[in-house]
Parts: sequence; C-alpha cells; structure tokens
Amino acid sequence: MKIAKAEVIVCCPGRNFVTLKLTTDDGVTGLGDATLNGRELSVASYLKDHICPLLVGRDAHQIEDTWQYLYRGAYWRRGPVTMSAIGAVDMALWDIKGKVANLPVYQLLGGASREHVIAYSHATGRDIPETLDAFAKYKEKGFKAIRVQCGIPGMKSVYGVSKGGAYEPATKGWPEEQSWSSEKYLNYVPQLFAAVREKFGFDIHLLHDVHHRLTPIEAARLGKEIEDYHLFWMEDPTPAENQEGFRLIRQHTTTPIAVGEVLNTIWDCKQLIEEQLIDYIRMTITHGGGLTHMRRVADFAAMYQVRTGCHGPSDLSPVCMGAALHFDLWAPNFGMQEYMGYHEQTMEVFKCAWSFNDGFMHPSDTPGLGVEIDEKLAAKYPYEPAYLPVARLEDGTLWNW
Ligand code: CS2
Ligand code: MG
Repeated sequence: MKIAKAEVIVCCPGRNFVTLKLTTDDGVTGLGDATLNGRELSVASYLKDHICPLLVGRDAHQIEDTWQYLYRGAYWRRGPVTMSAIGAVDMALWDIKGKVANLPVYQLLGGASREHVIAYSHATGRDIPETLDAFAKYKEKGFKAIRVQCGIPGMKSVYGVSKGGAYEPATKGWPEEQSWSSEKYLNYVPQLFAAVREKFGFDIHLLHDVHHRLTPIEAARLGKEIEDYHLFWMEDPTPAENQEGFRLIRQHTTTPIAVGEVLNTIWDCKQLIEEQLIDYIRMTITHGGGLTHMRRVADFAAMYQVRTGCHGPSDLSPVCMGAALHFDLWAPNFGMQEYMGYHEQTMEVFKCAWSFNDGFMHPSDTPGLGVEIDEKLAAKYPYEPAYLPVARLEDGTLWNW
C-alpha cells in the first residue's frame, strides 16, 4: 500500500489550522494536524516543499521507518516546525493503518488502559467572582477538573483570561503587547485558589497555568504558598530551556508541576523527567512528533512516575485531539487531558467521532483516528494572520512566555 498523494490544507474556521491529508494508492485517506500557533505557514511550507514530495511512493504501513527517515534523515533535528511536520505525517499514517485494520488507533497501540479519559477545561474571569461563576458553569457541564486564571488588579490584561466570549489564545493581526508584573501576580493569585476551595471544596481537581512568567525562585514561592489548596498541577512555572532551574522549585514545594507544551522531543524533557523535576509531561501529538514519538516519551516518563497531561488548546486541531485521546486511553501513565473546546466553525469543518461526556472524553471506536475534514467548507475559510501576544514588564523589558 503506497502513499499516492500528500496534500496540505490550510484553513481558518474560527482560527488557523494546518492539516496534512495522505491518500494511498487504494484510496484510503489519513489526516494529521500540523498546526503551530502563529507559525502555521512555516510548517505548511516544510510539509509542502520538503516532505510531501518524499512521501509519494513510500509504503504507508512503514510508520516507524518513515518517522526515522524524516527525523534522522533530514540532518536538522528537533524544533517545533520540524516536529510538527513529522507529527502530522505520523498521525496520518496511524489513521490510515487503523482504517485498513478496521480498528481504532488505541487498539493498535495496545488497547485501552482505562474506560475513558479525564479532561479539564478553563474557567477564566476578569476578577475572582467572575472566575468563580465560570468555574460553576464548567462544574455544571460535568468537568471533574478545572483550570482557573483571573485578571490581576493593576494589570490591564492577563494572558489566558477571556476578554468575553470563547477564549482564543491568538488575536488577528500582528502580536499585541501586554504588560506583566510578577509582583502583582504573586501577591494576588493565591487568593483565587483560596476562593475556589472555599466555595467548591476539595472534591474537584484544580489546575493553574503560570505561562512561564516566573523565575525559579518566584515559582518556588508560589508553589509553597498555595500548597494548602492542593492543586492538581501548577503549569509552566518558569521557562524550561534551563531544565536544572526546576531543581530550585522542587526543593521548596510539593505542589505538582506540569511542563512541556512548548517542548518537542524526548531530549527536551530528558532531565526534567530523569531527575523527577516534574510530575506531568504536557507535550502532545502534533508538536511532539506524532504518536510514534509520544509513545517513547510516555514510556520514558513512566519509569520515573511522571504522567502525561497532553496540551489540548483550541489552537491544535480536532485531529490532534482525536490522536491525543487514543494516546491517553492507551498510555498506562496517563494523567489528564486538556480540553479547551473549539469554535463552532471549527467543529463544522472537522467531523469528530470523539466525544465529551460528564467530565470524560473518549476517542470512539471508529477505525483510525475518527476525525475527517470537510474540504469544501474548509476552502471557505482562508488563512488569516493571527498571533499570540508578547509580554513586557511594566518598564518595557521584553518578558518570558
Ligand atoms: C495554554 C495555551 O492551553 C494552555 O495550557 O498555555 O493557551 C497556549 O498558550 C497556546 O496553546 C499557545 O499556542
Ligand atoms: Mg499552558
């Protein structure tokens, strides 16, 4: 069974997505998500200009060899653009293999390790009362795990907090600039967790994302101060390029730590995992080089009792969500899946067999990944430049993501 066609579909149904579609010589199709927020076209070009021509004529069943060919063979390894492109090819090949075998992908990975997959969503608000209202709404929808982010007094806007309507990380046009104060944030945010626990108790998982904004010692302070609120995880407390920086955080706090949505290979998280500096690894199928590589990451993490916590924002397509759910259902050391939800138009373009029900998700038993794309409808939503904001300190210094 040879790959006969490799096509890249770029569309913007509510936000930009890059999708790879592979077709075999006997007409089986497979989809892969290649979306890299704010750098979508670079992955589209990597695929169109450098990978698609190499795929045509290859055996669609040779997933491992194709992965190695694209990773080792290119000379230039790792990085988000390369790994997202490889991830999309890998996903599409697993989709094809599942369809040919007439089995959902999780069965090919080794079968289900659990009945369904716990997922968390985002409760956000301009202040604490508004966030508590949002929290109550997610609880009513059945979520057993909820992430909270809120506005900080004295700061005009805070990343991760909805400006009204469905929350979308990127905004149309060139990057916005936001101002950030670690002092104001650190002095205020513990009150948010106190308020949630006071109102909703401890019988629900509570999560929070720091978006890499703190230094290690600041993150240590925050982790320590919020220990009594028993967070499920504190996410991305500090940038992870300096992996040993997490030792400092670990020395001070038992608040669990989740890292990895900007990491792409096993090498990027090797020390974090080996030294047990984190509790959850957040890489997901697109940016983490596909199921083939993420399986390796999960097995490595399992040796150190690190669990998975796949990134699941609206800026990874429903194809990635489908793949992540097959992975989550299989991974013996699965921890938590993020599920931000999607724009209505996104869900019209992508037809998904996966489901959310009462706080849990399931990839479905549809053969393959269980996600298809309506290409005609996708063509009605052409690419629109949109970017994540940039953070500066109050004196203008460019700050971390
Ligand atoms: C966030 C994302 O979901 C998360 O945890 O960190 O909103 C992230 O910032 C975006 O996916 C970036 O593209
Ligand atoms: Mg995050």
